[in-house]
Amino acid sequence: RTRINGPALWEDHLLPRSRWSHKGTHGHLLVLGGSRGMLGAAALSGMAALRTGAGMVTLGVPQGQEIPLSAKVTEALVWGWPEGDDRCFTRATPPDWEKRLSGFDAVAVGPGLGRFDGETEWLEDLLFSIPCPLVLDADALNGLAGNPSILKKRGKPTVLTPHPGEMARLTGISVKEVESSRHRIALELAEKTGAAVVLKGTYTVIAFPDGRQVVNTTGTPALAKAGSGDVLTGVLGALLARGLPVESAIPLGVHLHGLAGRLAVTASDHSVLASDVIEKIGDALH
Ligand code: NPW
Ligand code: AMP
Ligand code: MG
Repeated sequence: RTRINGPALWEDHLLPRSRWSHKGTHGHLLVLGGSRGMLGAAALSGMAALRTGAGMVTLGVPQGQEIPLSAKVTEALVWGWPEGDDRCFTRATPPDWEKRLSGFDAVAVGPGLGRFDGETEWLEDLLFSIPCPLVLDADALNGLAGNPSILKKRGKPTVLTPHPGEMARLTGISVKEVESSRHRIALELAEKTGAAVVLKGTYTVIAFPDGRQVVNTTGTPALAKAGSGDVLTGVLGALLARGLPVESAIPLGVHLHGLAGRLAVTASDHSVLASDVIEKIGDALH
């Protein structure tokens, strides 16, 4: 087990933007989520990704959510997905989805995705249609809880970002058991799925399928608030879209997220919002 060496990762990967670059150079992230009542989760992920340097972000939300989302997040593109129950996802996919998916450099699925009939089959279709690195968070993890080992067949970089409650659902054990053996549980899931596993918490544990583990120490209890995990998903998705390898992107992203959380504590750690953390990503990258 090692601790994240943030500054070393920085030097290797966070190079200044080239004078000759354009938005297409810096990666295009797709975030799928933002169902009724949880549109904010998709917005937070998208804004965090743009602050982390992604050149473009598209937010894929149920059709009924397109207009309120566009009003809220000016800088992101919005892609309406078939709507089931009022402003929620359904088993269906858009007619041109497989072709459009090939245009993204990374995809994140889950923030505010919600649960719906046929969700597991919908997710399984996506897993094998997405040709680039994929982050699975929140409800996407819940949708895979019955059969996480299917991920092993994906053959492309995959990242899972469970909090202890989601890890308990994924593995079929209690939150107490997860918390008492965090390193072992994270590593077992990484080996079982072939994915990088980010078990979130005060000291987030990152486990890779080859057995390596990294522990993050930059967090703060200011992050113990709704929306923090959605921000992390955007940060990780952006670094992957920018082309960083998973082994670097994930420790660096977790480190930056914790640092941005700390920098957001200007007065009381009680009062920090997830959007304040997004505002500090630039300072964390500096
Ligand atoms: P408890 O409460 O401690 O007994 P869920 P969620 C347990 C979206 N969001 N950290 C906990 O047990 C997300 O993206 C939208 C956290 C409880 O039983 C998802 O799509 C927002 N939980 C969706 O909401 C902002 C822990 O896990 C359960 C834990 C649901 O996500 C908020 C909670 O997990 C949110 O991000 C720990 N250390 N230990 C928006 N603004 O749109 C135990 N638990 O049920 O998956 O709920 O994380 O809120
Ligand atoms: P989520 O539960 O999905 O919103 O994710 C919460 C995020 O905030 C994760 O990145 C956690 O590691 C982080 N977090 C929550 N509470 C703490 C804490 N007490 N100390 C450090 N990080 C925290
Ligand atoms: Mg979450």
